[in-house]
Amino acid sequence: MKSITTLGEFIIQRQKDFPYAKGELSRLFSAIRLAAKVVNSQINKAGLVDNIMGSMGQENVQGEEQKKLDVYANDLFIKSLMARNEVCGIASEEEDSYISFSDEVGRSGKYIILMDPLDGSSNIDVNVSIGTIFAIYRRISPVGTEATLDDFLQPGTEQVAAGYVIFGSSTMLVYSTGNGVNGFTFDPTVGVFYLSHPDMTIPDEGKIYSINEGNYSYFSEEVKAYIDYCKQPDPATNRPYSGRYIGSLVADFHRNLLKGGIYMYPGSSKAPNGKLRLLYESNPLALLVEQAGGKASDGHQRILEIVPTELHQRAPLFIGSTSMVEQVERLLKGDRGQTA
Ligand code: AHM
Ligand code: MG
Repeated sequence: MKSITTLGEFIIQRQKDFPYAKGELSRLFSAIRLAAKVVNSQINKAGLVDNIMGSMGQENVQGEEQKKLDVYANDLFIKSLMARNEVCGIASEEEDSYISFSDEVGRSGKYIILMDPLDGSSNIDVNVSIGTIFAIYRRISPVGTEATLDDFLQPGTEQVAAGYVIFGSSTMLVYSTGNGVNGFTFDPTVGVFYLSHPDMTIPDEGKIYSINEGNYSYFSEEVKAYIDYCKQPDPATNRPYSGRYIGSLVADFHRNLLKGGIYMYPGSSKAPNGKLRLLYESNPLALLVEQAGGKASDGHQRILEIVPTELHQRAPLFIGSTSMVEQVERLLKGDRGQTA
């Protein structure tokens, strides 16, 4: 009989990868797992519970309307993480500034978390997949003091762990601590995540390109050239690729991770740095894709090496199968020879 591993068992088995961490990371993951289960149960009720649906009339720091479930997920993840006493600070897409814990227990936490508690939440009302994205770093400020902005402005290369939860046709938690990528599927009947996708790898070549092509006129000539390349027939390179765009980053990323493909949110004349936030959207997914054998770039530079200067900083994102990301990088350098 095939052996079955739960997320809880897996976390304990992998604790030995972090001899310095003495179970701290495991406790953090337990908090994320618990919050994911509770958020999952609320999302599944979204179509039923009228007072969970709709907006609260508030806007977040990016000037976007927040949905009630964003607020709910944000509060729940923060409370759940605080209760484990391992984090000294949290930054979230839904919070204008970072939160640092001033009490003695909070100040003694060694980790900080950056997260997007519910990405793609405009999709909730139409029953489309959404996700939670998180990144975990060791603090750089001294333990025992309050977390500072510098703790949050570390390049993605410093992540000790990152992952996402996808609330889709099934709910999955996918994460990496820098030793490969593993995916766990939630069984709602027993409330347990099971290891369903061990050692995930992304195919080097894919057949899918994902971009909001409605913005075509606003893209640079080089980005347009890559989109045209994706559509140009060439059986040797699987072209034309299939265009697939859910408009929910975690869902688009997850599909391309499994099947091979490229997700793009380039800069444009309307938004020079695109839309996605470096610290809690692009960096965690960049760690995962690299651990799975893929690549993440802003078009010119490795996403993980960008040194952030702001909490809610945006950056263009090209992420997915290595050969596809390398091709778009070549075109962005103006190398049109590859389009022939
Ligand atoms: P959000 O953080 O406000 O939910 O925005 C991020 C989302 C991503 O999930 C998705 O890939 C992208 O925005 C879609 O943007 P657009 O509608 O401009 O294509
Ligand atoms: Mg988001």
